Amino acid sequence: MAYKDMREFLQKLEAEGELLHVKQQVDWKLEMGAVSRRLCDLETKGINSPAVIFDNIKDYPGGRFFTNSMCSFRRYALALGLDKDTTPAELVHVFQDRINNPIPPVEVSRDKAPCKENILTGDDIDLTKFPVPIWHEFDGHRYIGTFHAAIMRDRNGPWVNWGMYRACIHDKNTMGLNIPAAIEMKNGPLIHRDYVAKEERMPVVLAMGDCPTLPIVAAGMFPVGCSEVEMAGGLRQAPYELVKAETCDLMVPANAEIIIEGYIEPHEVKMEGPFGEYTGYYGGREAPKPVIHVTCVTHRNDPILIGSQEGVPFVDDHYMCAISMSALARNHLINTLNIPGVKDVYFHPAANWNFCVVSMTKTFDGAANTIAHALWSSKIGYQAGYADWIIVVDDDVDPSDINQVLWSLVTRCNPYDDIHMVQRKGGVNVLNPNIHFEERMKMRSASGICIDAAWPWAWRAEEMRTGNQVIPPTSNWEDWPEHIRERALEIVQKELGK
Ligand SMILES: Cc1cc2nc3c(=O)[nH]c(=O)nc-3n(C[C@H](O)[C@H](O)[C@H](O)COP(=O)(O)O)c2cc1C
Ligand SMILES: [Mn+2]
Repeated sequence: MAYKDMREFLQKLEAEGELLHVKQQVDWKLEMGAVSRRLCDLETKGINSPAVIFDNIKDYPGGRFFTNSMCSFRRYALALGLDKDTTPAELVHVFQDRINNPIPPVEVSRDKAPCKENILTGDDIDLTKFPVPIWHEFDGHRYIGTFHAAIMRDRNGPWVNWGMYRACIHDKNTMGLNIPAAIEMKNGPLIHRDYVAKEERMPVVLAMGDCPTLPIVAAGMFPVGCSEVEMAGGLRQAPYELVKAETCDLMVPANAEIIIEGYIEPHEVKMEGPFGEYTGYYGGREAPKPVIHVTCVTHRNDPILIGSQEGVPFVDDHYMCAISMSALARNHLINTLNIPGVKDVYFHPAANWNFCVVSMTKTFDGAANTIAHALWSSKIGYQAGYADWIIVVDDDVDPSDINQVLWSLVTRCNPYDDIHMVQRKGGVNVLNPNIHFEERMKMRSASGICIDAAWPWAWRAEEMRTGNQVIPPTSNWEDWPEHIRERALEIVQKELGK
């Protein structure tokens, strides 16, 4: 059953032992960030660690802040209403199936929308009344938007985009929105650009704290024209509830904790940044970014602000986007391009989604290169510059198991023959520090590598003829006769009890 809102999700986390309430007083300056980081690090070390809600924040009596909501595949699975032991490979399949069955949102009236419990306009607007953290020591600002949806409508039509673009507080009623011109092909900047060209104000809404599918779709690499709210409906298997905004004609999530409405003047910018990023490095210097003038804040009673740690893997973002990117890439290869033989796709979360493994039954020579170029020309590749590293493995290898991938790499890839590098393949990740900052901004292009870690296709054809070209893997469990395996199971069970 779908979570009606973030509070139902919190209840579920609590029931599953996945939520920590910190009752000690914690400072919004760096301390909340450090506690969140510590919990991320425990999880990274293999020690299950929970999401956290800060109940006692310095300077904010009654204020609450929720983070690390998706900082494990367990909680990601729970967010989709699945069992928390669901494997990453299964999560990818479920995600793909569900987004292929989108569900349009429904409109609810204002009196049925909890996000309207408090409506603040004019002088009553004060963003500093929320317990907004300073996450990292050298962050330029307090960031109020780190796990939200920035909602904008295409100037030329009905398409409404939900994208996650970090938002900082400049003062009580203005914010900075990081929709940099350099990433012109992400959907947010693409939409914004049209308003600037026509010298028009762009309405924008920030929505935070709702059913956990909201951040998942807002950060998802959905194509131009895609309605993220319909994807969220598909993912939660129930329509999303929307309500009219107060000061613009956008629709906003009715069950959100906090809604911030405003507009961006076409040419106004203010210095924004830096910010500690998911790459594990600061994302460049401060730079001029668009400014949001807040026209209205609506929020639930006792609102809970949600945010996410960014930094060296693993943080919320790595788990969350590994699944959506893998599913979108798999969809692209199988359902859009119909490349025969593709089985599974996995973006390893430890590699900032820049290391993508594809398993396939090779049906033609050059299949690995075809896969690489197909991904480089999908939105994930050309827009955001993810997937510089493509590794193709055979269908007996699980791409989400890095040990199997490494084994395949050293036994089936002959480096000189099977590694193909492409200069200036297009699609640069402006945050990837492996290219010098100036170069990244100037060239807007990165290089790519395709590693063919599957047996050459020709060997398979040959094997069919001669039966002896490819050495099958040995000492796989399945390689023993069944009666011997049964006996071995018995022996181990008796000795170890498992
Ligand atoms: C916590 C978080 C913060 C993000 N901040 C930004 C940002 O400031 N600027 C940006 O271009 N992308 C940012 N992203 C990535 C975008 O949300 C992502 O590329 C998304 O696909 C954009 O959607 P759109 O192209 O539909 O607008 C962020 C992602 C996460 C998870
Ligand atoms: Mn989009």
